[in-house]
Amino acid sequence: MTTMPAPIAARHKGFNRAEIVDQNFTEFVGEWRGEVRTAPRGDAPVLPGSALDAQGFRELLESQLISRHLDLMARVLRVQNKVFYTIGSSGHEGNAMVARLTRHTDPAFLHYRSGGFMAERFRKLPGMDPVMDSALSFAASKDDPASGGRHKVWGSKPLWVLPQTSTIASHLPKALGTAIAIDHARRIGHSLPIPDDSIAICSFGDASSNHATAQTAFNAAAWTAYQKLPAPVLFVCEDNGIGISVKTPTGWVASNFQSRSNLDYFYADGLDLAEGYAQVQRAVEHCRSTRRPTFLHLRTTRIMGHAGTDFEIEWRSIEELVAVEAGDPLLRSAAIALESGLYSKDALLELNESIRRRCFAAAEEADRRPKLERLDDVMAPLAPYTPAKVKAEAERADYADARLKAFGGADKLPENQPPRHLAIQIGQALHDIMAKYPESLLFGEDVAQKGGVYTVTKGLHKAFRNTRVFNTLLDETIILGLAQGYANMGMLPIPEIQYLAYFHNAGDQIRGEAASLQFFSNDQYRNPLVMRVASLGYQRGFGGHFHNDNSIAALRDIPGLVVGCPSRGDDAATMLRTLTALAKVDGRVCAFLEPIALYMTKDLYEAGDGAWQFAYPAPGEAMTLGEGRVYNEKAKDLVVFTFGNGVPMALRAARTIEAELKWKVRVVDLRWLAPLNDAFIAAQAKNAKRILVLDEGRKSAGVGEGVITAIVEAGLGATPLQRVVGADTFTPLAGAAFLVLPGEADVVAAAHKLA
Ligand SMILES: Cc1ncc(C[n+]2csc(CCOP(=O)(O)OP(=O)(O)O)c2C)c(N)n1
Ligand SMILES: [Mg+2]
Repeated sequence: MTTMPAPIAARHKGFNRAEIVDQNFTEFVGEWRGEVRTAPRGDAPVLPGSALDAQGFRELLESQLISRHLDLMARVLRVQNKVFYTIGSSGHEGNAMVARLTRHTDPAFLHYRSGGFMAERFRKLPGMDPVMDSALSFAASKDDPASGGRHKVWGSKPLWVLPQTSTIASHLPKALGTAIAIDHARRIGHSLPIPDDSIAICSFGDASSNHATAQTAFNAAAWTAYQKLPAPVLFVCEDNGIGISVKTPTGWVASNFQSRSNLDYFYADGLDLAEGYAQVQRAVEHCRSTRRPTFLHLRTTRIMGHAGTDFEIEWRSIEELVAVEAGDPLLRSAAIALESGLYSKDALLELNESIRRRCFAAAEEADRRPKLERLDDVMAPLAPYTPAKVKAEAERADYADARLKAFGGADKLPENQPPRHLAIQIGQALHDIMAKYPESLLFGEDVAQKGGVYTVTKGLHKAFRNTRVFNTLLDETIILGLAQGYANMGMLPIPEIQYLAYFHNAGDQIRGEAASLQFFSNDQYRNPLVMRVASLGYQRGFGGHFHNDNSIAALRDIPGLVVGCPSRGDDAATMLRTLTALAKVDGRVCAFLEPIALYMTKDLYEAGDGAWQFAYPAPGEAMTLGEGRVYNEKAKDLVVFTFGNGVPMALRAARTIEAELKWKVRVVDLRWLAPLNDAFIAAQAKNAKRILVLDEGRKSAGVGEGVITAIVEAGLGATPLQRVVGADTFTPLAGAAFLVLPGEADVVAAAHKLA
């Protein structure tokens, strides 16, 4: 490792470390005193014994310099408000080697210090310009090809770089999911959008490697490999020894990962191209040929602080800073360039200056390009919806043979059976969907042979085999990471979360990741999925908060997420068709909340009346997004807005209210909880004499608040209104649960208050 000669470093004690780092390079080159050699041929080793050839070195050096000058440019232009992001890649430029040694069709989920990687990957397709593309992203211009100005992010559709959020480690589960999906595709006869022997690349920092979300991905990767199942993911830990200001204990990354079974460890020196290239190559080749999860520990350093706002000089000693800067990998690259004879001092300095000019020119040009200036433009990619196409897809019924096979004959088709309850009809609807979409996969905890805790998925494993219906390991984060991975590879994932309370365990995989992909990629990437969640309260005999969680607030405020909640089996079937169509047509991320307490409900008014069982809707029928179901549509004396368990409860209460108050009662099942259909709510509220909002969720942040807001905003706030809602508490065990959840008697009492 070449370090700066002390006299030069000692001269640099100023405040602006970016300027000093820049100057270090020119001075290092200018003061180079090594012997001048004859340059090696393009295909000869750049230095004796190196696996990197001279031409490869030239290109990598240029990628490194592009990355560095983008950083330097950002620091200068940030203060002029021409650039809006200064987290840089300086010290990490060696990650360009990973890009060089992989293909542009290997999906990449990148750390924010991936400037070198990106510049190098841009070489893989003709006619692309990493400098201009990056400048547009730095400038938050609408023309930014990665995110359309929504985030400074490494991303590219043609280069298979899926844009990442700023949440560290959150991309590891979906990178693993993508890797697993690559090899899984073959087993279900699905053709991939990339070559069959692709690998998924996933980079992150040393501090991030400790994160729970990272650890669960390593664990799940090893769990997969342990069973001899392929998981060709290349985890690249870019170890710069620090996370913002917290040092990683020396040797920790190696100690933590060197000897994990089924996570194959490789080390590479990312500070030295001549040395590191063969090491990176070994890791990449291992991953591709063995299809095993591979951990590449890439040595890097962090130059110029965490971000432009991190004035390291305020919290680190100058001696330490100077020492870090002396280990700048660009100084090592300069030494290789000069030592090998590939560049003269002047030629290297001119290369450096020409790339500097290119970066500034691109940034000035990017500053003149349009910004996002209208809310509509900002939100356009968030939640696309093409109603006619979705309807056509949801109603498409051209899979008669496949469904005959799935159900086991014409006499077994569910529409030819007597009316059934929710659990059965969800199962039937899932058979239909899996028959309709050969690329669909259903997975989660216990969903396969057992058919889930409530046997809702019973029979699917037998009908569609282990390749399409399978148990995962017990980890919601991985379940949702797998879903995103399968979606990235063009499959239709239907993950199950066993209980709503456990969604919160992994909520960021939907909130921060899946639901944000269309937004941050300007709708270039989509990860359509339909997440089923056993939900809500009122279970008798199996209780406690965690199996009766009644709060869906955390789902409702996820931008772009569609949330549907049926109260009866036929609605479940038509809703599932629409959700899968929304996923297929518009790439939407969907949540399907299954009210557990209604799974087995067969009766409505009296035991044995069978009135909560319905005929199965044959394929061809679907439900429109946002459309509710209205019972007793003409009634005006009282209109009850509700959903889920509230629907049969309101229908029962309505009988009592009609008897006691002589009112005609209308019950409105919202069915769609996000987005709430404000226009539909207003239309139903319009001619109501009185309104009752029955929300089994909690008082604060529940659906009821949204319903009432829609009513008030429609100018109908003068209508007498009562809300019956759950208490702001966790749900207790046994009978006490019914104290906190709204009940039939509460609905009747609220009606009396309105009288
Ligand atoms: C989940 C999460 N927690 C905290 C942060 C804030 N944060 C951003 S970067 C960072 C340090 C990351 O260090 P490391 O993984 O070593 O990457 P490096 O920046 O050193 O390359 C932290 C704490 C975040 N982005 N995400
Ligand atoms: Mg770090």
